[in-house]
Amino acid sequence: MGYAYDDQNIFAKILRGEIPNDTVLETGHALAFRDLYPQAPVHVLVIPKGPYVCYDHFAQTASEAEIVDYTRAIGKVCEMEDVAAGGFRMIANAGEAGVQEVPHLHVHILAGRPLGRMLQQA
Ligand code: DGP
Repeated sequence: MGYAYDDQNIFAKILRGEIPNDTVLETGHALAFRDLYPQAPVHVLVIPKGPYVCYDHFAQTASEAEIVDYTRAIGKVCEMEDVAAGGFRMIANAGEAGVQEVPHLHVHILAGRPLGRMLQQA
C-alpha cells in the first residue's frame, strides 16, 4: 500500500515555521517539541523532518541517515527529560484504528506520572 503525505498537516506547518512550537531538541533530521495538550507532566512529540505519514512508512522508506538521526533524537530527548528512572511510555499511533490525528509520524514520549495499562478495554 502507498502512503499519501498531506503537506498541509499541522506538523508540516510546524516544520515550515508557519506555526510556533515549544522545541525540546532539533537535529538534522528530527524535531522534538512539547505536545500542545499534554497528558502527563512530560509529553514530548518527536517527528522526522521528512514527509513520513507513520512509523511503518518511515521504517520502510527512510534513509539510514534519517533513521539513525531520528532514533538518536528520541534517545536524546529521553535523556534530556530524564524519563528512564521513573519509567515512561512511547506511543506511535497510526491510521484509523490507532486513532492517529496528525498524519505526520510522531512518537509520543510520556512520563512523570503512573500511566496505567497499555490499552484501554474497547
Ligand atoms: P495523535 O493522536 O497520535 O495523532 O496525536 C496528535 C498529538 O498532537 C495530540 O497529542 C495533540 C498534539 N497536537 C495537535 N496539534 C498540535 C499543535 O499545533 N502543536 C503541538 N505542539 N501539538 C499538537
